[in-house]
Amino acid sequence: MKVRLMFAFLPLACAAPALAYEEAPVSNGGKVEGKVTFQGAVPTKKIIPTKNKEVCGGVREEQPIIVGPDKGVQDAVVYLKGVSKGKAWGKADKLPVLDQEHCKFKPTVQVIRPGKIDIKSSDPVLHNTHGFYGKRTAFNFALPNENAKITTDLSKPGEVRVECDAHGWMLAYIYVAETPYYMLTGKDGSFSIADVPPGNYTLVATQGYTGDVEMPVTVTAGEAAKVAIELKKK
Ligand SMILES: [Cu+2]
Repeated sequence: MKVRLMFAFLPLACAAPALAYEEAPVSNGGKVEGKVTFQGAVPTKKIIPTKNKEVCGGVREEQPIIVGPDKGVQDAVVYLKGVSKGKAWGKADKLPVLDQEHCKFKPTVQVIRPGKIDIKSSDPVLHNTHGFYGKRTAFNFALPNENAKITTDLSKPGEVRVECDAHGWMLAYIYVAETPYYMLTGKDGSFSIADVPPGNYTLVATQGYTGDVEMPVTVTAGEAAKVAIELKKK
């Protein structure tokens, strides 16, 4: 049995040499807090629904990054990379959900722990909901009916880009976290990650339009490490 298990896990280990995360009480933790900004021009994308207009709505404009008046980025994902041991994940009351309403994903960005998520449609039209880790399909579901729902498993950490094969403008991101040390930025771009064991880490900020920015951060017991991260167009 041991040998079979070893062979079964070998390809995974080669593809992603991530360590398993171990939960342990953190009594002397510190914080990492700061703000994510984007200084560049915010583009506008014109959405022109070509079918199901009675549900999907008319022509409109959307922005692929939400930037406030002081350049703070809302809904950027911030996380500490490769933490091997630390605070508990916490209780999960219910499964996370990616819904589709008026041919728009809801929410457009979310972070989940590795595991199950419900992919749902609230629309009475066919959505063909297609999730990708990079180029590889993570799931691909036809959801033809209002309130259709399929539970899927996203157990590999990383970015899952979600499209709809029926409505080309639909786009969402599900970030599967490695550890509980993550946060989505608030409206002003701010974030605060608590109970971090003292040590040196790599902090990553990411967003669908800009891609990743990494920076080193040192966490000291009982203190807050302040960081400012600027996202750039990829
Ligand atoms: Cu769709």
